[in-house]
Amino acid sequence: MTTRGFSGRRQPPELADRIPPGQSLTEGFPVLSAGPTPRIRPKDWSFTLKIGPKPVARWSWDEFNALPQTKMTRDIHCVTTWSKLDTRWQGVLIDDLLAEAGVEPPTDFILAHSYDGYSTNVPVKDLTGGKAMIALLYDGMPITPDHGGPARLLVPHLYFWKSAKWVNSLQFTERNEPGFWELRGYHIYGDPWREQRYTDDP
Ligand SMILES: Nc1nc2c(c(=O)[nH]1)N[C@H]1C(S)=C(S)[C@@H](COP(=O)(O)O)O[C@H]1N2
Ligand SMILES: [Mo]
Repeated sequence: MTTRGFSGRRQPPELADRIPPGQSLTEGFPVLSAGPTPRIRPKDWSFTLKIGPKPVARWSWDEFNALPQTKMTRDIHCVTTWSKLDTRWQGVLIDDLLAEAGVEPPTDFILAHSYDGYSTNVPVKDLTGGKAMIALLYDGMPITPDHGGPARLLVPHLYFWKSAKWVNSLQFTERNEPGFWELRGYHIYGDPWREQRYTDDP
């Protein structure tokens, strides 16, 4: 008899099914940032889509907010072991962003970049098909600066470090280039259901 999974069994079964191995529920919304929170005024904000080094589309804050927006309610899972259920977001699906830019994915990988110098890599197939968005609202309100406002990437089915806060660019890359945490010992893909926390996890 081991105690592993014990806290999971204290949850009602229908909730336990939604909590990946090694995770526990939180009711709060912890803030996890590698550095200080950047403050970006709407007039200074822009978002760029790049293919390698080449910018192929750019939106100002007003232009970006005029793009079609979608609502998403999803469970999120941080590698520091908290999970939060039914978080509510609204923003621009990556599908809609690519369609607006008239871009067919030219490579299989994307590196997301942020105003704080952060980056994280995600396969294109994990961003398209309604799976991910550039979120502008959390719980019906503008995302607070600590949680990544004005805009953050949301890739809820991967560990939450993939959801880059203060995002300002998506860059198609030829190879699956590791980002900030992926270069510092975290898993290249980060599936919470396979517990892909660290580089050497299968
Ligand atoms: N730009 C940027 N995005 C980031 C981070 C960061 O330090 N900088 N931290 C990541 C990590 S490790 C996690 S768990 C989540 C935390 O998001 P939250 O602070 O909204 O909970 O943001 C991710 N996105
Ligand atoms: Mo994290």
